Amino acid sequence: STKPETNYTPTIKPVPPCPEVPPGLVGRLLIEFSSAMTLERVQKENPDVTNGGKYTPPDCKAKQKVAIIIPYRHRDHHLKYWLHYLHPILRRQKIDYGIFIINQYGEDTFNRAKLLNIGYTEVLKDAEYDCFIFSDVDLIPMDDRNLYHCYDQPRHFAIAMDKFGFRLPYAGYFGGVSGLTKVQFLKINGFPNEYWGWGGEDDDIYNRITLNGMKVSRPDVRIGRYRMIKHERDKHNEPNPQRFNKIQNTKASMKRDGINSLQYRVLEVTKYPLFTNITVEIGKPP
Ligand code: BGN
Repeated sequence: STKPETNYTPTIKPVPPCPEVPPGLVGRLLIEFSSAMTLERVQKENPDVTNGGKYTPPDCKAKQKVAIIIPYRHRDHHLKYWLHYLHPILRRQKIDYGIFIINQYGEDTFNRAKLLNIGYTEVLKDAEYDCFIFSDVDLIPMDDRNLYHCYDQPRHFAIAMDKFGFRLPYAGYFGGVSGLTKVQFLKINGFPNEYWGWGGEDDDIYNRITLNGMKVSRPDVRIGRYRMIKHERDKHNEPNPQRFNKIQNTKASMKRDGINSLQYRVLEVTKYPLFTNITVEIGKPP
């Protein structure tokens, strides 16, 4: 029969859960940093990203709400490429996400892990995030099958970086890009606040994870590939000479130094079209 369908009551389509394996992934990606990049271009290419750098898949309900937290100072060149590559990848991955730049104010010594703790605390004032992905601004995944959500165990994403010959530099490496759920993050008292300058804070986080009976989860080495945007060593982020000692003492220090001892001041929160910028004052080494 060809009875015409007439339905005058508006229907609300139920949104199905997002599939475990998103159907629109493309796999290996070509990543390069030679073409010019502007925020205007990235904005045009990503019209569905809403103010502050938020995105929710329109056609399915994601299991987790993911906050992507980027420790930052003076790297706008890198940020443009990061946004250019990551927004489309995250969209194909059907991630419900927000992008948060945690910008260290002033020129005192950089403190990556403290900025990450601040990111965790601040994004929870914005919305009920379930999963926190901590990413350096110069690391771009080369394969969109490396899914940016959280796992049963703390996740290490950046396992095969170009600068390390696409392998782990050592078995306990946890640097670059990592992700923890709220429960996993609180179990280790967050990250250390006392690593000023370059190095060791990621090893301390790795120690916290294993000392608390968890195991690091990783993607396949063919999928967890990354390109790092080449750069000179940053000013005011010299290698920390105390790092060798400090990573020997995680077991004792993690109880007092972490999310339970975090102190900082927020100076400014600005929502840009492609990300939220949070500028913070974090103090300086004692
Ligand atoms: C390690 C650093 C890490 C860094 C990796 C890769 C230290 C602690 C003393 C051994 N750890 O050696 O922080 O992510 O290299 O560059 O320096």
